[in-house]
Amino acid sequence: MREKLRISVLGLLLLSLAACGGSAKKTLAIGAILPLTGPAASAGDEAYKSLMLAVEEANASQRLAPYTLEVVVRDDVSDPKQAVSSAKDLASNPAVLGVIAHFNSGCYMPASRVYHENGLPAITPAASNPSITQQGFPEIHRIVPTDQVQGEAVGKFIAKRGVKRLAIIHDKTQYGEPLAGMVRASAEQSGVKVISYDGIQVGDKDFRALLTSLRSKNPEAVFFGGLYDEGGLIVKQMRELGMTQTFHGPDGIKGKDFIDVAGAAANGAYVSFIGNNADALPSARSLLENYQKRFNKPIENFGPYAYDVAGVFIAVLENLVKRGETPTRAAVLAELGKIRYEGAMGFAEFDERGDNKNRAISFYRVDNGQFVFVEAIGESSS
Ligand code: ABU
Repeated sequence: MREKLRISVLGLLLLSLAACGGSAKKTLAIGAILPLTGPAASAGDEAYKSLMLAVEEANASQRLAPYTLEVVVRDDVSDPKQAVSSAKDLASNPAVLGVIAHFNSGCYMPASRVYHENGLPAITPAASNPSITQQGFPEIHRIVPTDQVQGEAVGKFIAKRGVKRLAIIHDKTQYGEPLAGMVRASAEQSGVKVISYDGIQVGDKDFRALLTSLRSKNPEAVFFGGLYDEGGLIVKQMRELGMTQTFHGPDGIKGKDFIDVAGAAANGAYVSFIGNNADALPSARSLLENYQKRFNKPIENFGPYAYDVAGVFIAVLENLVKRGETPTRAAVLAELGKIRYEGAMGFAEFDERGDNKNRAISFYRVDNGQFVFVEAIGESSS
């Protein structure tokens, strides 16, 4: 927390100097709108710290000389209204040339229109609802695979494990519900019978009534489409009710928050992640080591993708600066359409919708409170 504050204060100080004209140095700015407080604060904080590492490295190497890169940061609190208001705030700042935008699909979806209307290029390091990039907004990009890719992979993975009767629960959000629907379609196509399909409310704490009803239907596995807290409580309460079925969850529960809430009940859970297994990638090694050294904790989920999104923007700006072009939002957008970036998590190259052509899905199993890699499906590198 102290480290987060130190970075934030430094960022604000730099911005104040720039805004007041108190610095003679030439600066370029990108924005970052992430959940720094609220239910996804751990993931947002990791993403923010990681992207700041990329910016610090770029400034130290003077890749953008004569410019220094600055980050204008806002907290969307995982709240769509706050996301839109932060998006409008950054869009109205002409110095901001691109935005590292949102963890939650429910935030990126409404904010995407703001970026589109203001010609402001945006890339999410995490939000995975496929519809976001299907709106035809050229400004909107995503570095992680969509939940179409994840849902298909999870359905097949569950079938491959021999599950014949699956119960599905989702959190009724723009993330959990469509993802659950894609898992259902894929599982059914693979011969799994989906015996129930239920929605819960984000913020609820007691799922025993639903789980008791599911228990009587005798599923062999339960998939939950949603985030850390509800996922952790559901698997914990399943075990308290004597339910021994395997619990499956998506990228939205891959983090220490899930383990902290579930406790020992997390063990044995299968969890997917939209992207590569960072621990196995030589290209991610220095980031993982630097992050651990700097913040005294390991990277858990979307930090490497936030680092790579910052890296994409830095590479784009570097190309423009080296060609002697004025870095504008339009120039950044045009360059994003052409770039193939080799990052910590493999390559990034955007298709006509703004989705990354690199579409790996990784699977983990929780053993002794740790996410242990099981297998990966799909493209993982160039
Ligand atoms: N996919 C990561 C987090 C959740 C979301 O997309 O809303």
